[in-house]
Amino acid sequence: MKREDLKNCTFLDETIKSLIIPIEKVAHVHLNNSLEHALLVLVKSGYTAIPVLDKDSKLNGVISKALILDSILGLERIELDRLHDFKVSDVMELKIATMEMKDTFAKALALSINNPFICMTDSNDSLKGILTRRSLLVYLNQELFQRKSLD
Ligand code: 4BW
Repeated sequence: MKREDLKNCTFLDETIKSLIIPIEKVAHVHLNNSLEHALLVLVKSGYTAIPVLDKDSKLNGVISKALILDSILGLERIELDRLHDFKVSDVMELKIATMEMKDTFAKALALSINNPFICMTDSNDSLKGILTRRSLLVYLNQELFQRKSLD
């Protein structure tokens, strides 16, 4: 694609509101949940990593199967008993990719290079939903396909 073609990609400047999976459909856990509970939610939902919220629905981190397994890894075996010893807040990842509803598709695309999902928050840090790499790619594919068929 040439540089002048990129200028015509107006969708890059559009907001990403319509692509968001709303909070009601996002699997998540709370800060004080045990690691056992978090592992159950992760396994049952089938996701690798999910957001962590506090009691006011504010985004605090992300918990993953890998982080949980790492935290219960002993020298020679996986120590399952330790699932009760830790809370989600003890092992969650604090570095999270976040955006607000008003942000553009171009920003989301750039963030999705290193993040399978982006957390959509409001000005109070409350989680409103997530934007997945899949939904961005589906949208990008549609836009590019439409452009090609119009040429
Ligand atoms: O249960 C699933 N249903 C469907 N339709 N697809 C799934 C499912 N589980 C995984 N997938 C597919 C998706 O294409 O595998 C990709 C990687 O999943 P992940 O990361 O490693 O669990 C999925 O890609 P994606 O839709 O772009 O999602 C990227 C990441 O966003 C997921 C997961 O960490 C998170 N995620 C997606 N939907 C979520 C969610 N977290 C909580 N709740 C949701 N509803």
